[in-house]
Amino acid sequence: MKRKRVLLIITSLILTMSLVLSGCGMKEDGEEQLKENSVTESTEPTEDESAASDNEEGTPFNEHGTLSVNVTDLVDSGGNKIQLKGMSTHGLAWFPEYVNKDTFEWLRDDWKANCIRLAMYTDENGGYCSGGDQEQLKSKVREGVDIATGLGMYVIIDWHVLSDQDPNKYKDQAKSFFDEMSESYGEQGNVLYEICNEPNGSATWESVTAYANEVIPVIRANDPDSVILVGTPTWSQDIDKAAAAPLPFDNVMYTLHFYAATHTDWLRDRMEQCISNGLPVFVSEFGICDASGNGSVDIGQADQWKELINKYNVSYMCWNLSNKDESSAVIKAGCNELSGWSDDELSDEGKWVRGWMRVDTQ
Ligand code: DCB
Repeated sequence: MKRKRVLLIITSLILTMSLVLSGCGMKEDGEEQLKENSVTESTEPTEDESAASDNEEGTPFNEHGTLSVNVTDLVDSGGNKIQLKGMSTHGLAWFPEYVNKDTFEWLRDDWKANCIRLAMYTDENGGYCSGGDQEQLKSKVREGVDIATGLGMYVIIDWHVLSDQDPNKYKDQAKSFFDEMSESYGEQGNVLYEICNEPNGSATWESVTAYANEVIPVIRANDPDSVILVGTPTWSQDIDKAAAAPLPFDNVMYTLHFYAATHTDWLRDRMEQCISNGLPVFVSEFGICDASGNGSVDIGQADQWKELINKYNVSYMCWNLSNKDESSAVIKAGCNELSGWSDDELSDEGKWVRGWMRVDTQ
């Protein structure tokens, strides 16, 4: 961890000196770089460039630095508890337009989000392992990481297992994907890896463990200390199974997903019990409608989730950043704006979650 900060400082100093010599302002250069990245999509910034933009003053990453897991808490580089909060994209193949600087910046500044989750489906139509254009999908992920990095936000790379059910189905592809990603971002402290969104159906905690025991070492070889999120069976509801047999790695958190109109007291009780028993839990996806991602929202249940999540300082990422005609989309169908949304342009879930993030700012 220390090495990363020293590296950041040295690279920033070198960059500042060369910019001063060339008579150019650092911020302008950073912005220019970002514009270039979003146009060319697949351009990967060099370490110097990403390090320089990481350090932009006052941003979440600048304030908190590299994260780690301390028993049940996510903590920042100073050892203080931190709650990541923000939006998950919808499938990157289907709603790529929301991966852009204006959107992330608006979420950071207006919604007070400090994190973005990049959801890349693996087995649905256009998924990474089911006919999607892998190079294009990877460059979308890289674009998202680079934009978040430029804005000093944390970013989660999500291998969005869903209809594949058991993550072992595409284990080899997951290993090479995470090898590539962690090789690129191993030196950056703002990147988290989510190795399987929601195991379900035939997947058991034993099969997820077998998968994690192969994928995590691949990431660790490139990135020894990043935070890694691991999904649990039954669409990331069975955290109790993980609590009974946690993985043998540091800086791992187990994901709990909820949809407030479907998952109520029993899942909250489970979360509270697992945390009390020492399990680090991360809510990497939730909605306040039903488990289909649609149907009516349940504000009463959502408020109870919010209270519990804040009580334990659990990180939370809301599903989903799109204008799809469904109640989990935070932007209303028909609104094509990519930032600057007014209340009228947000769905009920959008208004509610923005309110949550803004009130509990850190
Ligand atoms: C999860 C998935 C996520 C899914 C949402 C809402 O699935 F991680 O991918 O998102 O929760 O169901 C939905 C989108 C739709 C899209 C559909 C298929 O909102 O626009 O068409 O994915 O790609 C869950 C979560 C919980 C449960 C079931 C599912 N559950 N599920 O508790 O039964 O079957 O998708």
